[in-house]
Amino acid sequence: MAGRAAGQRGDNGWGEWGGYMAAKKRKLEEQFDKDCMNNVQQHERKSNIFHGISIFVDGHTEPPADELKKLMMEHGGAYHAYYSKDKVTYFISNNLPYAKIRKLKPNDKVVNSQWIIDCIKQNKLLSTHDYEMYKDKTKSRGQTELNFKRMEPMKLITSDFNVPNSDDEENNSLEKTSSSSSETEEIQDEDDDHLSVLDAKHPKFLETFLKRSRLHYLSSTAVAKKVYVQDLRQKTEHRLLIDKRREELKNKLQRTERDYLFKLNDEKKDKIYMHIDMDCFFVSVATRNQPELRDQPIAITHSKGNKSTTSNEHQFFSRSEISSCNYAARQYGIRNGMYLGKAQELCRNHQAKLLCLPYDYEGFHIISDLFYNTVLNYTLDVEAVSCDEMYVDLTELIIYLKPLHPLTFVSLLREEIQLNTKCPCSAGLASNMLLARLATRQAKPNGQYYVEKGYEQEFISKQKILDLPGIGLSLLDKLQQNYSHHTIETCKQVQNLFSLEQLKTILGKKQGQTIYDMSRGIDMRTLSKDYLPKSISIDVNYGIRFQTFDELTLFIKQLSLELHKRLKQAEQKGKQLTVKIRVRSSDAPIEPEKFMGCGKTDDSSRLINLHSYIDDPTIIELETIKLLKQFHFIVADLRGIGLSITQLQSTTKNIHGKDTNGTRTLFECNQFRVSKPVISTDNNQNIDQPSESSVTRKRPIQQEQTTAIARKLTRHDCYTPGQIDPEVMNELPTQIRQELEEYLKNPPSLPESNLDLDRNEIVEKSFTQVIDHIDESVLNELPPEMRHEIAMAKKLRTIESKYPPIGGKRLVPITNPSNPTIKDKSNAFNVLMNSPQKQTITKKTLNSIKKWRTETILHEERNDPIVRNEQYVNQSEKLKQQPNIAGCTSLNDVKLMLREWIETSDEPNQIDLDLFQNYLIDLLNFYNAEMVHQLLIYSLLQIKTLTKINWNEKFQILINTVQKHFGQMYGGATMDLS
Ligand code: DCP
Ligand code: CA
Ligand code: CA
Repeated sequence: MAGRAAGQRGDNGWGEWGGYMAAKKRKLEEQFDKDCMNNVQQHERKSNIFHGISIFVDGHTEPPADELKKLMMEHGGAYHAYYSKDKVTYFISNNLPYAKIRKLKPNDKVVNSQWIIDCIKQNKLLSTHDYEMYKDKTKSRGQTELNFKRMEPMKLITSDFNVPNSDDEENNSLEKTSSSSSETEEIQDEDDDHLSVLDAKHPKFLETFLKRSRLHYLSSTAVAKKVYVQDLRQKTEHRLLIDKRREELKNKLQRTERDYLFKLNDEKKDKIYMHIDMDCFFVSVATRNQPELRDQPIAITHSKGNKSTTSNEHQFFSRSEISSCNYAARQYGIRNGMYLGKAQELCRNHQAKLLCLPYDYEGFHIISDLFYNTVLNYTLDVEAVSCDEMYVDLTELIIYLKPLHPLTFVSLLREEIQLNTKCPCSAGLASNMLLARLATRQAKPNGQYYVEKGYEQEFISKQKILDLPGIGLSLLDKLQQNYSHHTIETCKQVQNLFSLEQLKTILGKKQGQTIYDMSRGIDMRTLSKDYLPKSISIDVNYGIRFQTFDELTLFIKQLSLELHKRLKQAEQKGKQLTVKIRVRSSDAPIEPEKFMGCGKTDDSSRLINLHSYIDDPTIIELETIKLLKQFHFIVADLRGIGLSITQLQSTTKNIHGKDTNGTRTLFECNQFRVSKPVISTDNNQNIDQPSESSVTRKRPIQQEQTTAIARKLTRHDCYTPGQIDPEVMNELPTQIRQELEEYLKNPPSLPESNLDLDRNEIVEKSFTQVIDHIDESVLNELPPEMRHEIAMAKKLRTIESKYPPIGGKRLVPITNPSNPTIKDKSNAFNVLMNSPQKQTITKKTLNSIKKWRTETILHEERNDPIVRNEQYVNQSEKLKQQPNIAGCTSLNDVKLMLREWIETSDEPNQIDLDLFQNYLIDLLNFYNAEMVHQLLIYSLLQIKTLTKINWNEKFQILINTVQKHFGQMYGGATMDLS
């Protein structure tokens, strides 16, 4: 299994991705291709009608399989002798045995061989519809077919980041199940609500999933914009451009009395912030070339909204979501995020018709860029919020252009934005960011509003609590519970009804303070110019239906690539990987109500400290697979999977502290700032640095804090809300944020036992960390037994930092060092000591090592007594014991493979080297240093005898890394490879 996984990294065989290992795995496939070539040469190509189609034939067919193979080749198609879900377009059979029919899944399509004959006869590709076998069986769950001709674009609607999206719920409709005769046409021409759904087994699933996910669009563009602004700040040529644009503007300004009267009080450090946001962004973009449409109510949906025009609208009430609606629609009460059916009903009540337009993602990108660039041409004092929104500190610019009233500048700027984008926007101005943002609300649509100095209190008092950023209904409910007689609605009411202490009691310290400040219009934030995400993640909880671990690993590859892409985009690398899985609860139905959704699940997560800061998809993939093998679950029950990289570091610059963020207290929302518990450690941790010390060095944890964390540990602590970091989160459209908050409030649970382990671990950690900081004088004041305890703990800590726990084992002193007889073959050191190479380890190291033995770290022993999938568990246990490379485990097999690799490559491919290196490290972690030693000696010998000089340098680097790892495990010892 792991061997396959290793092979899957190779996309292009030798040259690019996986190099040799991938090539090895693909050898079989190539044989088929060769076959195909020979056949084509023998039998002249007659047509290309089956181009892009590959078949797998099962059971008896007429004509038989061989003949079908020949026909496919003659007509441009492919034939596979082995069934692979990813490669085979059609499963051809005329007579499947009942046992196989029973196993068919909703996505499986069995086509009668007559289809091939008829296609050839008519010399065109016919729909398989009339040739499908066992349709009633495979379609019984209401699944629509995936037609190969319409692979792009596929009508998959779903959402990323754990957010349940109601768009796809219409797939449940029975109406669709029965209308199979014209599904294809319906999807394309009539109603987008008939969605062709894939599951995650499809190789294009993730790509499609993300393409269709507006939440993915929103959060990824938010990140992209933050990074863009940050990078632009480094560019001198851009600063020159700004100077030029400012000069031009200065010359063309026509000042009025208002401009001359405006003064900023420099001494008081008066600030002027602008919040600027595009009006009904998606609608404005979609209609930018047809502004005449804008007078009627318009909504952006995936659905064309035809259904509810039928007589019985309740039956067809569309639960497709409106992502954006224009102001003409809003006058009828329609809002972003509303169900289409509801919006249509509101329109009907006013005898109006809602125009539904599709998503124009390309347009969103273009217009968003134009919007940003227009502003960035004048200033870099910008904090990007999302694709259609930003904060700007105008102070310096207004001083530069003085005398000038800020509204004069803003109206010119908005004119320019309108000209460039053909879309309207609105802006709010005030002395702080909060008030500026609230002012934008006031300004909309297509307007601007300035909360002038001295009018702040009057302005904030009128504002609704729910309009404050980051404030939702649940918070309002909590306040309301304390005042059942009043309906609490405005900031003024909060000011009058609650003291700071009361707010803190009701909402907690932090949130209480936040509401207190916000309701008074207080906001001390300055622009956050450095983008410092806490985590970069990918979560998919939709369409996850795997039958085998291999299918899952293929998907992991897609996920890893996407995570890599996100890390790259965010210009980050990370040192920790968390894998989170959602597994169908034992009491949940196999198929949940929400089609392809995840239903009720039991969730768990595991974390690994990586060797170094990485963004490499191969490492992410490998480590994820390793972590997955540590979970015990039935693959078919997996309903969701998430990968998250934390402990991030910018790849473009040194992060100079978190000072800019340090001032961002107002909107910091506790529930999203969770500290991640180490749910489990991994074999590979602590190779360069022990994880504990890396935590300590970065952020020394004080005892009080740590125990508080331990106490507060809840199930959500294992969750990272997608890629959305708190800053992005707070800026997300209210509906989306509420959905996310709702989800995060009720995340599924970790088994209680895990929590206990985490707590213990954290408390234990806090103790060992705190002892490092204890003052000598304090120590002396302590009672003797406590002093002794601390002294012992310190000693243990020194030992552990020298011999970090690896592979679930830690080195501990041997109680009887005078007995050097070593019998335990599972210990690599012991093996080596008994091997002929032992003499080469220096005496000094030998002595120091002899004092230690290994002991399994107890909390890592997580043997689930309920073995739910024996096959999987056994297999995974076996694999755990036996690291493999490209499927080879025995010394001989690996040697053969090494020989072939070295023989056939003039120069080693880096990915192969990495794979080999990881494999050797795995072996070390599994206490099989003997094999590592033999393999290294063998490889060196091959390189030498085959005179592969280009191998030397790179191979030496590999050896050094392996030696380093070995040394860390065994008190600085080195393997003798001479
Ligand atoms: N969006 C979405 N789903 C939502 C809310 C918003 O997909 N529930 C998308 C579509 C919006 C875009 O995000 O056009 C920007 O969101 P805004 O909150 O800025 O809303 P609009 O720009 O649509 O309207 P407004 O004029 O109120 O800013
Ligand atoms: Ca907007
Ligand atoms: Ca917005």
